[in-house]
Parts: sequence; C-alpha cells; structure tokens
Amino acid sequence: MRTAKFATPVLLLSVVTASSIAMAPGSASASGAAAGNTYYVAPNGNDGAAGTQAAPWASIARAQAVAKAGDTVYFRGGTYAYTRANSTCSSQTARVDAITLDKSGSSGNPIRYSAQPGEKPVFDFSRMTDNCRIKGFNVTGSWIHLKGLEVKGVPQNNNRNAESWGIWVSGSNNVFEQINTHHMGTGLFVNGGGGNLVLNSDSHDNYDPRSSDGPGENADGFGSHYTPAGRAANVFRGCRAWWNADDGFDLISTYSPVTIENSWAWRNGYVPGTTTPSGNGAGFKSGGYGGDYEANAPKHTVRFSVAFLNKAAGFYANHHPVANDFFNNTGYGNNPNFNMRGVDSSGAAVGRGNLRNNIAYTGTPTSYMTGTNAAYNSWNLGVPLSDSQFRSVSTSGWDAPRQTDGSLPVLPHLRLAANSALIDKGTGVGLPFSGSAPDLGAFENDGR
Ligand SMILES: [Ca+2]
Ligand SMILES: [Ca+2]
Ligand SMILES: [Ca+2]
Repeated sequence: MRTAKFATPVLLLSVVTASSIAMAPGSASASGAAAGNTYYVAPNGNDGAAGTQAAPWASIARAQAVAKAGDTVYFRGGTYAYTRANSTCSSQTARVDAITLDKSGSSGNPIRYSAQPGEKPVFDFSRMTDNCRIKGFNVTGSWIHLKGLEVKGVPQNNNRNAESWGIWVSGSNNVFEQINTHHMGTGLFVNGGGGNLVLNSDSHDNYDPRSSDGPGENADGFGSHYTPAGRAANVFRGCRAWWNADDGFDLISTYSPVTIENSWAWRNGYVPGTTTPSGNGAGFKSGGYGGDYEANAPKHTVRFSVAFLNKAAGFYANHHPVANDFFNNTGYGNNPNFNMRGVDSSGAAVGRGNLRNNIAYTGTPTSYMTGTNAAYNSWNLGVPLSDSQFRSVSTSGWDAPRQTDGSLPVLPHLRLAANSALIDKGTGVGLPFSGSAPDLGAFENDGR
C-alpha cells in the first residue's frame, strides 16, 4: 500500500500551500464543495502551531476543533501514544474516551481524518491507566471518514467490565477505511448508528483477558449492535478478522440490517496466536438476541465471504428469528461450517436461513438445516469436494498485505481450479457472475 495508490493525493497535496491553509475557515468554499481546507497532525507537532504541513498540530482533538465539513486532516506517520482519557472515571464501570469525535461532516462533505499518503499513523492506547471502561475512538458524530489509521492496545484496567473498545461508533453515515485494529477488546464496534461503511479494514489478535464475562468472551473483530429498526444498513466490505478471542464478526442484538460481503474470518475463538480455546469462536455470528424471539428482527446478509478454522461455526445464525441470506460463501474446516440455528416464536430451536451457492468443505459441513431454505449449495448438489477442486487449500498467508487501493490481496487459496466441478453449479441470486451460472463459493472463477 505504498506509492501507486497515492498518485492522486500527492497531486492534491502539491496545490495545498501554507498560505492556502492559513486562510480563514470556509475560504476554500468558493472553489467548490470538494476543496475543503487541509490540515496536518504529527507525533512531534504542537497544538499551538498553525496546523500546516510545515507546522503540524499534535492531536486529533485540536484538529477536530478547527475542521469542518469538507475538510481533510492528514496524520503523519509515527505513534500517537495516549496515557489518559479526556475525562475522569466516575466509577470503575464508567466509560471514558481517549478520543471523542463528536463533530459531524455533512452528506458529500465528510470530515476526513486520513493517513498522510504513504505513511502509517499508529494510535497506541496501551499505556492508558484509567480505572474504568475505555474507548480508544468514540465516534458519536456522523459523516466522518477515517482512513489508514492503526488503532491498538486499548487496555482493561480492572475486571469489572465486559471489554474495552478500539473504535466505538454511535454516529451514522461514517466511513472507516483501511483501518487496522488489534490487541485490545473488540476492534470496531457499531453501537446504534446506521448507514456506516467499514471498508477494507482488518481487526485481529484482540483479547479481553479481564472480561467480567470471562476471559476472551467479548473480544470480537467487528461488531454491529443495538441499532434501532428502520435505519440504513451498516456494511462491512473487504474486511478481515482473525485470531480474535471471541468472534470475527458479531451482529447480535441489532434491529436494522447489516450486510457483510467480500470478507474473511479465521481462527477466531482462540487466545490470539495460539490454539488455546477462548471465547465463542464464530467467524460470522449473524444476528440473534441472546436466544430470545424478536418479532421485528431484520434480515442480515453475508455473501462472497470466507470462514476457515474458526473454533465454532464459520457462518452462524446465532438463534436469529428470521432467515438471513447467506449467498456464495465458503466455509472450510469450521465446527460446523454453517450452523443455521434460529428460534421460532415459541422459543424453539429451528433452522433459519436462505442459503445459495455456498461451499462447506472439511470439518463438519452443516447443522440445524431443518427449516432452512437451502439449495444449490455444495451439500445439496452432491458435487465432488476434494482439494483438487481448488487452486489451493492453504490456510496460510490470508493476512498478506492489501492491494494498493486497500482491497483484499488476490490469493489462490480456496479459489476454484480451472477445471473445478464447482464452476457454474450455482443459481442466480440477483448478483453478477461469469459463465453460464454463478459458481459455488466466495470467488467466481476468473478463468485461471
Ligand atoms: Ca462471547
Ligand atoms: Ca462476540
Ligand atoms: Ca460462473
């Protein structure tokens, strides 16, 4: 993710001079909505400085005080270390933030907080000592775009709380792009917002050893929870979650729909970096309300995604009351690959899910299928499943560097071999495909 992708931003920077930055706020608006002001923050900056490239600020809080809709704040590479929250713990279970982003952009004119092209800003919260429940970033604002930031180390400083959070989102219509959250409680946690997009982001090695629910029970890679009914869908696209102690993706207790697509989840449910069992261990935990029936549950969608070697289910309905759509996913070596355990209005366990074009290979294929609407999946069709159907079945290297635009690396793993019997064996689900019909699994064959 270095030189090529940044050609355009570099050109942009070349026209942003110190004098243009020094103009009064709003002065750029005459040249169009897209030409907001540009500011800079650096680890060796000074909040008393001008916020220019030559004289950057030190903190995101200082930048937010000035930035307005349409503006961009670039963060220079290096570590932004936090040792205390921006408010005091009122109790051991109170919530405090290291960073609060409560200033909104507007539709078409977000406030952008972005890595300086080619550089890696790291927000390190590991030395915070606040004795309560900590959020690294608390994003209560809307129309904010975070890009290229690494977020790590939000600690649990007592055992009174379920988990800490890297990025907590209660605002709406935000974009989180090329974010890397790791080594803390849940990485990115949407709590109540709608219309948020998490794009091309990674969340891994999260663990909550001091969780009040037990070690590892709440450290998910990504979560979307508690959004009221009627909001725009929250979307996770091109994301990877691995070696999180609880689940890769978790959608429990939310009332507006979530779409997860083109995303990968593996080795969740273990103490990071080990095979020591820890929390629940689903790759994609797709809804549910703690086992309760909720009549207004939304339909979630998981498609073109891969789950492998998770401790528990790769794709899990998690007692969801309505049938979610699971289209063109690949489950490999999970326990089981697809667990469609839902709940009916009497509280009884029943299969819930609309499943098309999925592959379940090795491990236990499926469970709780009675009651689902499942067709054209590998287990329905009786197609031959063997390693030779795939270009590779390697479970290594999935954390390879992303492409220059932030999209997932193109690996041979679990892609169909050129002569695979799984090509064109699917059925149309209203989405693009090549050849005469959709293929089975997450990756439509590209002819190689
Ligand atoms: Ca759990
Ligand atoms: Ca979880
Ligand atoms: Ca095809």
